Amino acid sequence: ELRAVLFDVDGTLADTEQDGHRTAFNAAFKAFGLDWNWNIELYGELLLVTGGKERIRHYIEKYAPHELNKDKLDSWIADLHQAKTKYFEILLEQGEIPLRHGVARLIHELHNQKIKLAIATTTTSENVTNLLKATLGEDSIHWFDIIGAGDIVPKKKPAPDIYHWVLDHLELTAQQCIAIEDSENGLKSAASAGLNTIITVNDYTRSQNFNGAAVVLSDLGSPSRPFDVIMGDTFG
Ligand code: XBP
Ligand code: MG
Repeated sequence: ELRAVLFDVDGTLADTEQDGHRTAFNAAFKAFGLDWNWNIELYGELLLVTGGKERIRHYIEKYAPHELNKDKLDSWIADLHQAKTKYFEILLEQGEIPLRHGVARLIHELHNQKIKLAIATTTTSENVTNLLKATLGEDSIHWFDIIGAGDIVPKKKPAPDIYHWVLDHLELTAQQCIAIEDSENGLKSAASAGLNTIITVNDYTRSQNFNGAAVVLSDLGSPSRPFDVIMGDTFG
């Protein structure tokens, strides 16, 4: 019997990347006097590295290696990333980042059916609470039993660690849960933790490899109603 649905955040709940995280990274770079600009194409490549701090480090290694000599590089990256989180929060508060089609309805349906909700994401925890607050309202944070985010586990997706962490804290087995993801890295993470996974694709992930997914949907709205998929034969 299905007990919980574990949601990814970026790309799944909302299209946060292109006009959200990317914009916030660029604003932080400017504030730090850097001439870096992550355009849409470059960002698509950088997205393969999950985690904002990890992404910045990867960019430095590949495109700005002279910065590697910087004193206290780790804490400089952490500060730069914290500035980015602030800019991302402003974008959310301005209502710039809506939930994807079908997401609000699905969350309400699951909540009404007393199916537990949880989050398993690579993004920073503040981003999750700020997104939920800005889109579903202050109370919605409490609809989620467990929010697993960011640096809570040392190895980010595609490692299964975040899903193991969430399952442990839910005190449920993978067989009692379903994951919803948008990316190949996300699918790898969820599947390695033994979870059946629904994929909802977006522009950045459409052409990725989703072998092993339970189903691949264009979004979580009609006509493919994920709630029916979740409650139906596949998982019933
Ligand atoms: C999301 C990420 C995150 C976001 C940015 O991946 O990789 O790094 O791009 O968030 P997933 P932070 O959807 O697979 O969890 O800057 O807060 O890391
Ligand atoms: Mg994602």
